[in-house]
Amino acid sequence: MNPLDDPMADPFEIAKQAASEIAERTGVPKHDIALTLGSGWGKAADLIGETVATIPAQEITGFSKPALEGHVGTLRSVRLHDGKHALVIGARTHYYEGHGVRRVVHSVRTAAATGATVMILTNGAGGIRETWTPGTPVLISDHINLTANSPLEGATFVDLTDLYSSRLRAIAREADASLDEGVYVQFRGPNYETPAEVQMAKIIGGHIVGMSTALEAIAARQSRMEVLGLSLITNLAAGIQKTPLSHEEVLKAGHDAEPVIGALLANIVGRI
Ligand code: 8IG
Repeated sequence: MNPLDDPMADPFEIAKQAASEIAERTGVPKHDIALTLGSGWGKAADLIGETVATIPAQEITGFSKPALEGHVGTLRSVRLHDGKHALVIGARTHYYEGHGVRRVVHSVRTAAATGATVMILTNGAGGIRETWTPGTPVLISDHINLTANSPLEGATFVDLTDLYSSRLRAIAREADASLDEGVYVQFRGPNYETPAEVQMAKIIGGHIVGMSTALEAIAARQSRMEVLGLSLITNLAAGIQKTPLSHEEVLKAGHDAEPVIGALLANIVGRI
């Protein structure tokens, strides 16, 4: 049983426990920055620095086995070129897996407990703007959370103004001035949206549709981390793209874009 599933347990204590296991297993007492690598972003881990240790995530308290093919279930400690340490999270638990929000944000809380003050959240997502062809990276400027859930428990009021740090977005644009930005709309999934739902997302101010990042960003802010969000557009959202969406196509677009966006992310990390 996962200790996070005990409603009486304190998720922050479990994250602390996970962080101390990571410190022990990697020999790195403190990490400075953390990255969650979504579909298409995996290559970045090799480009940002030297991997010091790789741990199968399920061996760390609170983490579960990856649910999906194409998702890598590892935690890596990487020494950056400037001597700082990054925790690279290749093991994401999605809300649609149905294990509850605590498990979804455990990696983020663990990252904070390892000492990280910057959280870079990346994902593969659908694009609403027709100019975003598959393979286009987009900065997340804000989000709309349509999961009807939150990782915060009880009367915990957290300010989300500037959730996606304008300082970090400016740094990302120094790395690539052509980066567009947009509002990320998180749906529950795992089904892709109907065309009508995509139109709704557009009308309410969204530009990107996905299934992961908003809940994680909220938890990161609760833990006082600075958040940078990046989406790789792997497909145009349903109805914007005229042909049906296929998971294989989405994985292929991610795979094809990997070298370019990996280099971009490494460039951004080098400037933080
Ligand atoms: I990759 O079109 C990817 N993830 N909700 N919609 C949603 N999530 C996605 C999509 C998409 N593409």
